[in-house]
Amino acid sequence: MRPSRSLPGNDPVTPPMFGGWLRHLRPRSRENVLDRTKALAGAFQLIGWQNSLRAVRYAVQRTWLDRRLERPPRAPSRVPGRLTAAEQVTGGARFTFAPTGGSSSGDSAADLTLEVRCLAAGGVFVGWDGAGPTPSYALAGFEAGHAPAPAGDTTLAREGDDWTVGTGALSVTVHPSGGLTFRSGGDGHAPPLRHDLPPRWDGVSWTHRSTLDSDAAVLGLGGRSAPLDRRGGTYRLWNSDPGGTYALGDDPLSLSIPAYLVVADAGTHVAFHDTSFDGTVEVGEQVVTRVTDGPLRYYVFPGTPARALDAYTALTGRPALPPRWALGYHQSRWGYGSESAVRRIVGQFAERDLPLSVIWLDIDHLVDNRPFNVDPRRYPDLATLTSDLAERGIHLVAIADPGVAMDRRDPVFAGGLAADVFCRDERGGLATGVVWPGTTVFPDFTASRTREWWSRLYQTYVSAGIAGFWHDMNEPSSFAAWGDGTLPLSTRHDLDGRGGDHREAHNVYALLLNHAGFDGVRRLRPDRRPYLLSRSGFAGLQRYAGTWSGDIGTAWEGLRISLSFTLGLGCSGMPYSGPDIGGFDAHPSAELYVRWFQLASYLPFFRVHCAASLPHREPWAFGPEVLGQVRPALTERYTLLPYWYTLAWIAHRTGTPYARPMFWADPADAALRWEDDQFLLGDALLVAPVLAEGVRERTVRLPAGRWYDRRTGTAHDGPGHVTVPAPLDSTPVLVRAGAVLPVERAGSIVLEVYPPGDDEGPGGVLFTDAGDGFAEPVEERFTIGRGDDGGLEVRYSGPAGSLPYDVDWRVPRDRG
Ligand code: NBV
Repeated sequence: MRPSRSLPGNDPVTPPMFGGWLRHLRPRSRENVLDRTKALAGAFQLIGWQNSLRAVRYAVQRTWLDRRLERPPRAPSRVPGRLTAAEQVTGGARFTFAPTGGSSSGDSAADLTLEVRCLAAGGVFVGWDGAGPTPSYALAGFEAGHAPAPAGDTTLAREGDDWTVGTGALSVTVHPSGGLTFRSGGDGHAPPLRHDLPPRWDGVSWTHRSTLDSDAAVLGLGGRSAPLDRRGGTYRLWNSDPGGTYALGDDPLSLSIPAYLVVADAGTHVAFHDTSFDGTVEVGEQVVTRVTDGPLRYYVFPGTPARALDAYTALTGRPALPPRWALGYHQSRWGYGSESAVRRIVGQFAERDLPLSVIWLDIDHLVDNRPFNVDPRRYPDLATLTSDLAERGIHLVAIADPGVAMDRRDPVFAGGLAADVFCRDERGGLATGVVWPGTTVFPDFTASRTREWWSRLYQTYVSAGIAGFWHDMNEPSSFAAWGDGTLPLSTRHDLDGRGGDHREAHNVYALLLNHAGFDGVRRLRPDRRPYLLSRSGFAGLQRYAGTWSGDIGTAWEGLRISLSFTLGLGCSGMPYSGPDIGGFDAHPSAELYVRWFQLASYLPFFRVHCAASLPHREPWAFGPEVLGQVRPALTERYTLLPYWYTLAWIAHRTGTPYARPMFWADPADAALRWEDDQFLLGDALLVAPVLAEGVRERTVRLPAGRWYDRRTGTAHDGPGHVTVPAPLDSTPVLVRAGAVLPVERAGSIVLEVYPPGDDEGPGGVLFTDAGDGFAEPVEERFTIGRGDDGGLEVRYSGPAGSLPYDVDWRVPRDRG
């Protein structure tokens, strides 16, 4: 049964009291005038009085432009009427519906068409009213404009008034009303997986409804400040800058992805509405998707969660493989301020014998926050800095926002103007906004010439040894005192020659920025993998970049959100993400810091970051006791690095996230479906973080089978609950019986082995390579079996003739 929520859902979308970038003026208590005044003062202080005035002027201008926006004359509402024709096409079938209540004869303009196409890579495409799969920026290889390959063996059969299109693996029954039933299995008789109601066009928007069983959980939709199960909320599809902080229920945030995973007794599937236009997804008794101005086209991928995400990422692109160092610990803050400060921090890590892989440079490393303009006074010799850090195995990542200062003395602006790459308004002038550098212009990444121009800007950084790039404020964000903090809807975009406006381009703006960045860095450094982190994006962002929580609010609630945020992204095809440890906008208590640090050490992106002007929060900043509490998490992260890296390869090949919701262990076990405060890391580990203040032990729900406490070796048998200790210096982690866990100790790989219980367990797998570059990895697999003497032994399959690693039986073999 569906439990009562542990995190409340968000309200239906309502316009925020303070919109745009200044949303963060919203005080926590809306009644308190003092709070509001303080927040207002804080906002002015943060962006400066000049930018505050510009933000007011910009809001006036944008409101005026959006009001004048021309919309095509309101087309009449449409719903499918009687089904009048069905014909087979490659990979599927096309259906024609008469206008409602009428006949089709002589009235073809009002006919509604439906196309159903089964895909070779699995799943099915559904397009209404002439919508085909292309053009779409979400599709991998969109430049070539190819539609996804159709399945070869599709059939179309009629039974009564119903038509069924299918392959051996799945079928879609089209009912005479325009409703659709999806089934796994090709003959149209398997139990239904999903029912879609006839869609409706109201002249501006499509409304599409899909029924949900009462036992279904719905996950995904991108980066959301919402419970893991999205039921009970309405989520807007419009990338929006959170403006410095956000709390539970604030929606939308920077990264909307119109893809969701449904897990129900009837089976699981991923659904993906491929539209970049504004819309909402309301998840209640039904999933109601509304798309304004855009086409109605979507995909359904049935199968286990892993199989459905495999098919989804075959379509939208496999997640980029991060270099191995990117799975280590990252230290960041807005405002390290200078090369000497960075050196000092690095020295402090070394003095305390703390591992560190990456330091991040925020906008304070730039002249007046201007992208690609490194401040020579504070960073006089970036190349020497990066090479000194490289000797210690530390990498530098630099930020690049898309807002370019509108100033002819700025080389980026001058070059971009000459190459004609900036977005224009509806009259042909430059479209301007307000970001950190002041009045800014925005490259139009929907033009291939802009992407080409932008891709070359990374050159100076790459030659100075900068290892990765951080794309922020790319919703795109503009400071607006009220209303929508982005470009006016009438802003013109190239859309690769098709032409259009911001209504279509907004949600793919960041996706295409990252496309440019990825191609540029790849070309400039062909032997290494680009490492990009982007705040905003769209379906397909995983091809180029990872993401993070953005400005998550410092609170215990924020800690909980950061888990559902990361797991939800993994179910939307974005496996690499993590939170700002401690929250972005305020200084956490020592205990909150410790617990956040511990959680993030088990999430793919492991970084401490915070706003400028806040106190430092390096691992020692809270004193020796706290350092002693976070050190084990840091050590464990590096011990598990071979396992993490293997998970990265698996995500890259199949789209399966590193961190997985509990139902991954058994999607049919409804008891696991709503477990949102513990998760699985790969096949071997169950992580049960502490997410509340004062907690020193916690209960863990165990899926079926035996589980060992990783610290103590105590065996627990599931299914059921156990209570485990959770002192301040540790995170409860359980290991599945029968797991072979590759870890790193003193520079060597060792296999930790956990004897099997009643079933043989997952064994283990290890992918190794140089840690960067594009060579294929060495793949090694391990299973546990009984030797001739009846004792347990580890069996090996891989290129070495016999097991090349030391084995550490973590639990005495006789207890298996
Ligand atoms: O570049 C400054 C910050 C950055 O530190 C943060 O991580 C981003 O999410 N950035 C937002 C812009 C300012 C936010 C108030």
